[in-house]
Amino acid sequence: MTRRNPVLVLAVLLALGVAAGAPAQEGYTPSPDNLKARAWFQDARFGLFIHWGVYAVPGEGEWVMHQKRITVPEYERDMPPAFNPVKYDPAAWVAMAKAAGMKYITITSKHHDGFAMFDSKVSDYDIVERTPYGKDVLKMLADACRKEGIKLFFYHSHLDWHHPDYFPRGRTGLFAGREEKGDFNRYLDTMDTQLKELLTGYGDIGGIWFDGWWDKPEADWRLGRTYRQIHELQPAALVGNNHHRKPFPGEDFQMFEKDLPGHDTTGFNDKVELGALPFEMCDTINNSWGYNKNDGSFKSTKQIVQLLVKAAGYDANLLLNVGPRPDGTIQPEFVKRLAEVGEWLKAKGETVYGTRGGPLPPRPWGVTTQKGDRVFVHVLDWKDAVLALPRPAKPVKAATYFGTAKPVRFTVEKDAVLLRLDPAALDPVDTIVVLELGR
Ligand code: FHN
Repeated sequence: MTRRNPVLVLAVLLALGVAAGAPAQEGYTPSPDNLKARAWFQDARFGLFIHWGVYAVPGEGEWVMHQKRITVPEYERDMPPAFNPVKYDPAAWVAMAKAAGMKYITITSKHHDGFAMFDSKVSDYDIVERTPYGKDVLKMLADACRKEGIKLFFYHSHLDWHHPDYFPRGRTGLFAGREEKGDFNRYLDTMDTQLKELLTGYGDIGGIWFDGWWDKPEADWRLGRTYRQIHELQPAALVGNNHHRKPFPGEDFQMFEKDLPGHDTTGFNDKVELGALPFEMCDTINNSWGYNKNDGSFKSTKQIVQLLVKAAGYDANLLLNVGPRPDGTIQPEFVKRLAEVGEWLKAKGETVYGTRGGPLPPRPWGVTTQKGDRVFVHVLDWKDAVLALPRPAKPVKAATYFGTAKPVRFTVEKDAVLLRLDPAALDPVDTIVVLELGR
């Protein structure tokens, strides 16, 4: 065995650690409840993302403070006092998510603007103290979710454009007019206390969805301490972090923003490496997260269904976003599409829920999902009569069109299975062929 220079080894390990974002919660062992929650999460496959904050008032997206160079005093003066969602009906939001076939909701407890959408005791910069509405919308949503068996996750921003102690500044929020000083550890204490409030005052929480780490990748975010607190307070709560890297120790799922796992069409995911945790991709229905009155670029229902199916084929959940309006309503374009996706899932959900990514690699024609020995071949874009698949490891015993007894003619070659698709049976959204595998 060759002897290694210990200094060199340490340097390499440290370099790897920095590249992986360590230190986080080193040595973390998920509890049995956490492992159970991870399996539930993977089975669930579809969730509703909600970006809602006082930034909904101007209706120009959640980055308006940064983009329009609004200072802290101006933002405080103009946004919270105008936020009065008198039409907010959490039961209706939950009913909408349920009818869409979604199993969980992830809502912003605090976005980058630093405004808490819950009754925080450690700060008065929150919905109860600063808005005419004066009610804890997250508490109301948590109650409605519990009644309907929908799990609730909180999106919480590490990054904060408002807090005076978020210092040194990162790459964004540089026009907020704050003094050039602050105690970052004090900021992190406040954030941890807010997280404690969320984990102790809102019942069982599905998990915490962090974002904004990327604002200062070089900073010591004390992630270990933060993650440990979450796992101690609620062992089943799943921790995820949208840092666009390989998961750090202490995380329970890996997320991908606006991209399927392993892809980078957005530039966010150029440093991502795939880990071994459950996957979730998030995306928008138009092109905005927070309410944007000028964004009419809505995806079609077909695009959304195909996105959900593709995500499942990549073994990932889809967390699909809406940005509610400042009066508490969700715009009809979103509501309509979600209802239509729900109709599709009612008929075909069996090929998505409770599945894992199938045995065949995703391809431009479509993807496969799998449940035991049943493989669902989702043909999303194929015009020809014959589709050649790589031959699965187990023999194919039968092939039928999903939901029917109608057989799909197929032949098995040495290295391929050829499906002969009936043009009359092709579905423009998703032609699903069920392969029964045997021994
Ligand atoms: O900056 C945020 C953005 O506002 C939004 O919350 C998305 C959701 O994935 N994440 C960030 C960008 O990475």
